[in-house]
Amino acid sequence: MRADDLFDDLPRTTSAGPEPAPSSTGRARVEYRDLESLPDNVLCVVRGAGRTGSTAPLTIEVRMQRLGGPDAEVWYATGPVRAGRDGIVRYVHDDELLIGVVEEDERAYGGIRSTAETLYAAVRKFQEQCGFPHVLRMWNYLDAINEGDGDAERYRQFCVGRAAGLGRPNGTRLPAATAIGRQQPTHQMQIFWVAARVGGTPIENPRQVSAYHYPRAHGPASPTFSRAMIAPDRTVLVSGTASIVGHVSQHEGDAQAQLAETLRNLAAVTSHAGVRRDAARRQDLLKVYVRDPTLVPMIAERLRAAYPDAAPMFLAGDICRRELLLEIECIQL
Ligand code: 3EB
Repeated sequence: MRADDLFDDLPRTTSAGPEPAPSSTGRARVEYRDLESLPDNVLCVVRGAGRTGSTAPLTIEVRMQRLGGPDAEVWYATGPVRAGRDGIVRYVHDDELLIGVVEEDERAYGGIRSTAETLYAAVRKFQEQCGFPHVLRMWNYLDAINEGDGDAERYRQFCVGRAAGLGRPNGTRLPAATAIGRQQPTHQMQIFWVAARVGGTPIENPRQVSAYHYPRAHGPASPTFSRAMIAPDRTVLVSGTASIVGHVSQHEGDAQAQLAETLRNLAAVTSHAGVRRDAARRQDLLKVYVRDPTLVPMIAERLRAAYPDAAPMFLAGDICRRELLLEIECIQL
């Protein structure tokens, strides 16, 4: 079945619901920061290539080159932490959030499609019994994302396997997500996610066709993610966002115009989320994936103007459509 049919019941657009109770601690659960002198309430560290030594209960090595900005994404615990392993899933949790990761060698699972299917089935099975049933946000990192032509392209085959492994019990909300290609071979498919005891609110982008409704031209199975997720504590977790309007890539070959379009998309999805913030407290965490490292200075300069208080993190990575030169994910605190 086409993913279009499978997701027919999902709304085209959604917006923020009523204000929930303020977070228990009143502090941000996540920061992009350097790894020196971390406090002792760290839940999980997600870091780029080349950093070693970590005392976090869970450390996720993303194996993409860092091109500037803070070293790592650091999630903090709000109470006692437990870490464990269940089959191929490593995880850590406190009372509110669970972060899980699977990272497996594709060669042991018979190729990209079946690796995605097996890993997603393992994630789903784990999620059904872990006590944190609501997946808010997922990251998918794989090698050579644009290799292969047409429907054989590895990203499209990844989407086929992901859709098959994930299944979709009625009423499930799709998480926000990122899918990026590494530029050095590792043979590893790495999937990590943040899940909560309480569900969030998925948000779509009024400028874009929902990814789960993309037409057949983009592949045999639609990508299974929402454009953003409002977490229970009102943090807005924005998916990887690129220069796509409707379902069509814009400004092929023009990085500056792709950046401008991407910023319009980020503004559209965050304003559609409708989470009100005290202007003085508002903070955006930006993570930029770039195909070509020489683009970093141009992007950094433009982001300083658009987000004067942000310190963007830059990683070298390939975007899931070969004409796209950059992608930005965002967390609005
Ligand atoms: C897009 O908007 C760009 O397959 O999980 C962004 C975020 C993209 C997540 C995914 C893909 C994914 O279609 C690509």
